[in-house]
Amino acid sequence: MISSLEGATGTFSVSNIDLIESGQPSLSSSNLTSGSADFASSVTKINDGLIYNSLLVIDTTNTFTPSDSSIISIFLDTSVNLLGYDIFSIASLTGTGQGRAGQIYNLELSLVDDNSFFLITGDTGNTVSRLSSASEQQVTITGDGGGVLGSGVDAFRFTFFDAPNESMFREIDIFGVSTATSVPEPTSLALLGLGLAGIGFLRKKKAAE
Ligand SMILES: [Ca+2]
Ligand SMILES: [Ca+2]
Repeated sequence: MISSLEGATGTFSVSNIDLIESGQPSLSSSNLTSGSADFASSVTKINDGLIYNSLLVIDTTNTFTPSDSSIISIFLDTSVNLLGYDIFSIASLTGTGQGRAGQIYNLELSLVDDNSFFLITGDTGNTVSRLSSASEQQVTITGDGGGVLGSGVDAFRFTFFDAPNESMFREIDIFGVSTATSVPEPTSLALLGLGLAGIGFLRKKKAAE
């Protein structure tokens, strides 16, 4: 499910503890793997936890402006979390002033032990496509029906498109937790308990003989 909010500069906040935040143990690497960034902007600005805020003037250069069809690949660390991550939501914040309009990109996920990527289901044919006339726009992608976007995820790929106008990203936050190792179901535990009780009964019976 994709939701979009628009507002004036400074309306939105971003996370500095999400899965792909620079310095978090869950992040392995993030790179511009195809294309380029316009205006000498940097891909590192999408996961530094900082945004331009006209009131606070945190960092006026905190932008990533991808050229058309540019690709960012982000890999999560699976050296400790061997099973990857359950992904709950992905939020991207753009600045849409100065003739820019919204954000259009394809989002793909990859699972542990599989190098291929698959498109996340969106409501516009798998492409996040939102135009904005406000100064900032935050698009949030969540799993359908309250479920996860993916389980056992270890990588993301964003392909950005600048038509009809270029986009300028301030931050991309990805939220989730490490995928849990499987635990015995309550029913199988109960059956195991019944089995042990049965063995105890047989032992008592044998002792009584
Ligand atoms: Ca962040
Ligand atoms: Ca940023």
